[in-house]
Amino acid sequence: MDQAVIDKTLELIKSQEKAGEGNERVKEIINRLLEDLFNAMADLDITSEEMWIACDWLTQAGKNNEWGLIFAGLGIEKFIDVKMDWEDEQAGIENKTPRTIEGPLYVAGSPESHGYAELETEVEEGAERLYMSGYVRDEQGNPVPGAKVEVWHCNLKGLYSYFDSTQPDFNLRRAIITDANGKYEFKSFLPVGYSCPPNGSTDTLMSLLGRHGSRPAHIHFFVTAPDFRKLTTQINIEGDPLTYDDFAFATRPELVPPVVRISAEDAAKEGKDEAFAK
Ligand code: MBD
Ligand code: FE
Repeated sequence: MDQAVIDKTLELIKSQEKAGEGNERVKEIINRLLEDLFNAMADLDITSEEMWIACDWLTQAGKNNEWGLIFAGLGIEKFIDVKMDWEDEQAGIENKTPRTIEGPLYVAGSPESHGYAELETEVEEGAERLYMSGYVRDEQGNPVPGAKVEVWHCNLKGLYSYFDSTQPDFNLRRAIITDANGKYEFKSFLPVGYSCPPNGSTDTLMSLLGRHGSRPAHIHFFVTAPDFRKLTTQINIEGDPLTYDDFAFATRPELVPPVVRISAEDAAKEGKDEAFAK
């Protein structure tokens, strides 16, 4: 198709923009996205019918509050991560714990505690108890005391508090401040994987792409400390069949730590609960 068609349309749109009014960054982004979109519409001969199907799907996705899921599923969030990794590589920055996506289900303001937290506000029946501990360290391997480790994960139904109104506020969401050795510890349970709402906008799109809309079991982390940049990451629960088939592309081999299973009797004998619940 003739480039003139695209140019003419873009020119019409820009002719209404008043210099010095509005927001320059928004103008730059929207005009560029429109140019790319018109090129795609031209190359792919997108019809009026297809355009209205898209409009209806976009409307429904918003009504369903699924845009965060769609950004994850289309790799839009992943793109930012890949780009940041590349920028770090260029700058010679070596990340000991790799970053991965935040996802759309974070909530700010989790209850804060020092050194140790229990993530369950409401006890999850039939869950496999999980104890996790770790250290926040700087580039030289020195401990970072006073770092804030925010942790969040879903319940055994694959649902996150706040987004699931049946759970208490901040259930499975905590902020732990590292101790003098840079250590944090928490007690929770092994979460399960997440699946997009069945027949929702994301699920429908994934099916049309010959894909699924599920994630392996995982736990999210933000690590922040004064004078350090923020780390956004996750761990995967080893052994989940979807570990390397995540619809949100978040899994990284370095983020699948070994899970050591011990019997309830041995845990009791070792005084796990007491050791953790300081
Ligand atoms: C999740 O739990 C999640 O972490 C992401 C990235 C997308 C959907 C659900
Ligand atoms: Fe998640």
